[in-house]
Amino acid sequence: MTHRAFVALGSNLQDPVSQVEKAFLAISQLPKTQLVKKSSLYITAPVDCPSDAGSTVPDFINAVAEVQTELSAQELLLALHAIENTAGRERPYINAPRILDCDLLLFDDLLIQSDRLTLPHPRMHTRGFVLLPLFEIEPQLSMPIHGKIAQLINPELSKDIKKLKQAEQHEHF
Ligand code: PH2
Ligand code: MG
Ligand code: MG
Repeated sequence: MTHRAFVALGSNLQDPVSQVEKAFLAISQLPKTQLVKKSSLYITAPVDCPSDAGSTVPDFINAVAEVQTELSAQELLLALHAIENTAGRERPYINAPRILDCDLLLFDDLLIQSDRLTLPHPRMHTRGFVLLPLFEIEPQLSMPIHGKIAQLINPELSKDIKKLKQAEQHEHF
C-alpha cells in the first residue's frame, strides 16, 4: 500500500541551503520511498524562536517535499529523525537554531494524536514558511481539519518569506 506524505524541511545553522539540499537527497534515498516533488527553497524570518542571551536568531531556509512511501507514518517519522540526527541535530531548548528539522506534515488523510506524532502537523496551518512551499507544489491540496490550502494563505502569513531558489524538478533520483 503506498501512501502520499508531505514533509517540511528547515535549517538555520551550518549552511542551511546545503542542509536542505542534502535532506532532499536523503529523503530520496529512504527505503520504500520516492521523492515525488520538491518545492523551491525559501528564506524565512524566524517564527516563535527565542533568542539566546540577546543574540539574533538567524533566518531559516525552508522547503517542502512530497513523497510516496510504503513506510507507515511512524516508520517515516523515525526515518526523518534519523536524517536529522545524521545531519548533527541537537536540541538544547525549544525552537533553538537547528542544522536540520524534518517535520511530517500530512500522511494521506490520517488523523493521529499521540505523544510522538500529531497529524496533520498541529501548527502547519498557521505558518507561512510551511504553507507557501506546500502551495507551490500542491495548490489544489485539501487536508483534514485545516481544509483547502488556497484558503489558508494570506498576506500576513506571507510576509518575511522570499523564494530563494527555483526548484529543479527535472532532476532524477
Ligand atoms: N521552525 C520552528 C519554529 N520557527 N521559523 C521559521 N522561519 N522556519 C522554521 O522552520 C521554524 C521557525 C519549529 O520547528
Ligand atoms: Mg519544526
Ligand atoms: Mg521538528
